[in-house]
Amino acid sequence: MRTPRIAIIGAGISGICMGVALQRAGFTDFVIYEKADDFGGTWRDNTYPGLVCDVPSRYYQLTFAPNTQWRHLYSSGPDIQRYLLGVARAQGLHRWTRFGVEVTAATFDRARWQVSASDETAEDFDFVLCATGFLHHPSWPDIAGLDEFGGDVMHSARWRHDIELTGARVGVIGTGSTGTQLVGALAGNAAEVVVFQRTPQWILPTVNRKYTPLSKALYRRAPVLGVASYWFFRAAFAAASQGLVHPGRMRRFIQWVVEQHLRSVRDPELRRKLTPDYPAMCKRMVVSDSFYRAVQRPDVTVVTDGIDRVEKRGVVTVDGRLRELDVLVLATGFDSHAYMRPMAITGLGGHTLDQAWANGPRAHESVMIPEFPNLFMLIGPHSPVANHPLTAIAEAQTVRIVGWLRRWRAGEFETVAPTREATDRYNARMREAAPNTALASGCRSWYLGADGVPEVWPWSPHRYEKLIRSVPNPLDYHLMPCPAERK
Ligand code: N01
Repeated sequence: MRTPRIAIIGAGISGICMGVALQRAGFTDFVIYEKADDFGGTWRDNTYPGLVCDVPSRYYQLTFAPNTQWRHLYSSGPDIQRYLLGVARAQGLHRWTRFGVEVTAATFDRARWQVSASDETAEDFDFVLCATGFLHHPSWPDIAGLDEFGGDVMHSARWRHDIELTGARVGVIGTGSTGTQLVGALAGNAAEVVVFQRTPQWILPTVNRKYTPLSKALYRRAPVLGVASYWFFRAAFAAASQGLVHPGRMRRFIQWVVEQHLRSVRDPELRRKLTPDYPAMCKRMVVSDSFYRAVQRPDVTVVTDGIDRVEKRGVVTVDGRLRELDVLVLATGFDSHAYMRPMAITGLGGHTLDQAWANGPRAHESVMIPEFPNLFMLIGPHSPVANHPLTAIAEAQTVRIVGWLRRWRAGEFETVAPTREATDRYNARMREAAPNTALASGCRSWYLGADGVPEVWPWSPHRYEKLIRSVPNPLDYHLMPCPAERK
């Protein structure tokens, strides 16, 4: 049997999953390129105060690496990062990983990919697996005068721990999952927190519990409890996801819950400011036990007038009022449509990824693109993201990818790419279903493509997992046969 040479790009959660899946299937000739200096991806990059994953850890964890010793129901960013480093170490992934090396280009030529990197290397691979994530390019808002601010400015995903916040007047721009967590953590530590809210959010209440020493001992002694927890949370998320993808009872129930939660804001004027004019789950649902408490403190102000400009002393809103600040935090999200770009990817016939995606990122079953043979993506376009754990999706996608690699190893084909027709059909079906989802109920969000249609899987995440774990339909692919001398 022949051995494929494989490049994995990115050592975040999906890169780790992919590396482990390759090892387990006996593929050992691979390189993981990672532009930063460690594993972890988003959990390495995001170190802002208050960062907690809003999916219970026993469900967020990788099924092949259960952790019996989680400290909390919902883990902090540092706990998850420690877990991921532990998984990478235990699986020996360092051996395959080149840290500090950024892939700049990948070009398909005569059945192989040439991968060029920032360390001036150019190597040939049979397969390229992009595990670059989609929430990794911080989005800097286009606000006049931002460069003129006299204090410190930082993006939430590039937290500067050298900046002293205790006793500082801190402005936070943005109230997504990040901004709301940050405000909860900064309130009471900073002298004053000013929240610049462009659009209010519906917020699901939650309670984060600490596992007691007794429960941790039980989980250690009886690992089956961890497995049972995983399936319990999986079922609960599946039930809640019904609200996202179908109008109906679950959607109405979630709307009722968030409205009751909002009633915990006692001041009617503040409550009015915090009330969205769109339904719950249109934006990614924020889950927080601290935001409403924080904004009711006397040292926290919610500003809903638009930002006109930033000047040396602070932020000026459209009503002409200056809010004087020492630190400005941009919790303004990410360019979620970049995926593996700015890498220059060139497929068959010199066709570039930018050309292929001129009308927005499209893929077949989220993992492959027509005219880009032997190139796979993890958490590619239209993966079921929303509030569902990406870990489960990435794990399921590795099954499909390993399936193709096994067939290559057996000499069934030399290159594989989905047909244009199958990809168009698949994307058309998703567009048809998109209006049923809460994501299309009339708000601005990072889910939406340039045409305003959500670029997210419009059915239950488990339906996607079932699809991607199944055997691919042969009619949907162009297979180039393997030349006899390469079998
Ligand atoms: O980013 P966002 P995020 N002027 O894009 C505002 C994951 N995550 O970093 O709503 C003023 O959601 C923007 O306003 P508007 C999760 O998938 C997970 O918070 O567009 N405001 C919005 O309020 C999440 O969805 C966890 O009107 C501006 C905010 O900035 C994703 O990451 C924790 C502006 C951006 O919100 C991204 O979340 C954290 C401007 N010019 C993040 N530009 C978990 O718990 C933007 N905004 C797992």
